[in-house]
Amino acid sequence: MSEHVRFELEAGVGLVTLDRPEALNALNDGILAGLEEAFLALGREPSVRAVILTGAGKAFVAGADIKAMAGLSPLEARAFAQRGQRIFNLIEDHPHPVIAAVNGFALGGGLELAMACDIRIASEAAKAGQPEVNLGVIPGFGGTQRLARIVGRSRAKYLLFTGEVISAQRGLELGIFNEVTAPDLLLPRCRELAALIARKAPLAVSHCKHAVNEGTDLPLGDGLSIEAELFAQTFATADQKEGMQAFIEKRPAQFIGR
Ligand code: CO8
Repeated sequence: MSEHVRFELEAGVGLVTLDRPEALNALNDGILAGLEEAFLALGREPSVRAVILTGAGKAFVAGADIKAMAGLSPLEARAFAQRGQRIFNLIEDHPHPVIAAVNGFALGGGLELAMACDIRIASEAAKAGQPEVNLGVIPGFGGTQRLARIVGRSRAKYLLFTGEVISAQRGLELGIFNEVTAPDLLLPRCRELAALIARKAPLAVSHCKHAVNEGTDLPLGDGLSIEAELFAQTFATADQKEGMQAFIEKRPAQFIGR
């Protein structure tokens, strides 16, 4: 595990903390490797129901490491972008919901990382943006694609062309953030949300994620086919029987994840 990424697992909720505060958690090789390792490990752990990703110190992530990127050749830059994209895809495709607890700066690769998560809760102290044009480059870890899918093409182009750094409140208005909390309530709120999701039928939650991720980039008919298939699969689970029986018996359901 990278010295700059910590992770813990408690009551089915994984907490991954990027811990390179002296460089505002800028993404270098070590952090990327640690992120990959943490999410692979959590993906193998059967008790996981949800994951929270956050940053130590005053930043979530202030971007890819500019000092490490400065001397890259075009070939090396492509490889770096592809590596980051592969790791962010792993987070997006993680079987369980991933909540970004955006505690501070989420700039460049930092916003791209948050956008690879399923839900983004921001502290009032958070600032977000894609400032790559100030550096003579463009986003390389999915920013042009995921931002446009989240806020729409026109708003995404505005943020990409200007490099504007926006407040948490503006991010909420644009739909980048699901909620904004007081800084000291950020982790408690994310834990509360993760615990709420953890009480639901795990396979159903996973299938919802899968259906949205796979289906929304396809024509509606293809997305609906994916939904019908996953819906059918839930009827082969013990949790479907338990969930519906519990409703009929007017008692809380006890889900087992099968
Ligand atoms: N990379 C490397 N080091 C960084 C970064 C970064 N992205 N951000 C901050 N740091 C370092 C600073 O250099 C400084 O280190 P030192 O103390 O050694 O000088 C330390 O972190 C603290 O930062 P500041 O002193 O600047 O802190 P401030 O509070 O004054 O400012 C800011 C905070 C506004 C966030 C400022 O640090 C900043 O503007 N950072 C850069 C933000 C940025 O432009 N991010 C986008 C980077 S590009 C990118 O992410 C592209 C992703 C895809 C690339 C893939 C293709 C190859």
